[in-house]
Amino acid sequence: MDITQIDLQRIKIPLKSSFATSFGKVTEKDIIIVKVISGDHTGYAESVAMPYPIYNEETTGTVWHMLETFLIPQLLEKGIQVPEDVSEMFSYIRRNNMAKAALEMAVWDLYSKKNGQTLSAALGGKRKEIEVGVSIGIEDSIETLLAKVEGFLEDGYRKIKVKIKPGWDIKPMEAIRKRFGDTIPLMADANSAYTLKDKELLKELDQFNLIMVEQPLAHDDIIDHAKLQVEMKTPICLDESIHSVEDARKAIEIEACKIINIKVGRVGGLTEAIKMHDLCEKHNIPVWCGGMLEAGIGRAHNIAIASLGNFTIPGDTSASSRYFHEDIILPEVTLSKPGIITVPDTPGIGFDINNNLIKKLIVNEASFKRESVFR
Ligand code: OSB
Ligand code: MG
Repeated sequence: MDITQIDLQRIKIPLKSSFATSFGKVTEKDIIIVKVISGDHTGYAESVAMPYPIYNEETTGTVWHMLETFLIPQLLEKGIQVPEDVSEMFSYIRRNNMAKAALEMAVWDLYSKKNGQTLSAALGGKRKEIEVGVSIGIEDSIETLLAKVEGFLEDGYRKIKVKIKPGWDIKPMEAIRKRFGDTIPLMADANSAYTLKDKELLKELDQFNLIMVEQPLAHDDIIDHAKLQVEMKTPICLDESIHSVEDARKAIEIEACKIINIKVGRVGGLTEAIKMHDLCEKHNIPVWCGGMLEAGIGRAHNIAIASLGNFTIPGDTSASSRYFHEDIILPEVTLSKPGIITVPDTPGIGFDINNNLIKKLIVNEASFKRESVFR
């Protein structure tokens, strides 16, 4: 693909309001934008790691380190023919999936732009529109939570996901069902806040007719999830525990879940995400696209992967305005109809880059050229 230059821009972009989960709170997103350049074309991606190692072991800082020390020099030196070569090239490096994904996703954008096709089409996407939902953090009070749910239902979001943790689980679900009825599409995400000792409490969630409960148990577990699933009516969805298509195979084999959340960053890139999508489809496991509070470039990638056939459950990719006053892409991601995002029909990710905004947000940047590697 003749990649001659790769640039990194680290930006900090404030969130409209802080986002709290069972593992902590974030008030701004710390992002590395990766630009992969070949001839007249530039592919873009953004790193989805959190600023602290609280969701997984990676941070924005470790992603920067991996990119500049190992991933970028090797890619520039060895070169690649197709995007799939990137995940193959880095398969010997343990984990650091979000760092690998940031580079691989930029290569996919570049590849599809060079071929004049949309990223969605390059990935094998079929859908022209995707159904989307919204994720709501742990709020200060039930009233604040209900007000947020009401607003998002008015926007037409097709799935309302509410973060839970011990002491904030049954009450918020009860309050939402009481106010908005039994039919609104509702789910809970525990981000690993419980253990099997909480089994009786978790089984109480069954009364709320949830679409699923996401990652109730440890971030590195599938065994206990399988034990919990046989006792719970509510489908379990795994997020944190699944890093690869092999992890997904094992979880499906032991019936640790009935649904899988695919986050491209968590699984190391779009190539692995497609494999996981295909495996799940074969086993009748529906998937949906999770979110990591991405800015626009990450949102654009999520829209593309969510256009694949087995993404049958609305994902977490909300409009840019859900989190940001102004986004780093033009136009911003908006709902084209209530709860629907239209898949762009121009090459690559299908959005322009808002360089004026990025310039104001930059905290660090670096440029790597092929010549300097060979010299
Ligand atoms: O578990 O899905 C999660 C955000 C940060 C880390 C983990 C998670 C989340 C979200 C937000 O739920 C989803 C989004 O709106 O991007
Ligand atoms: Mg989750």
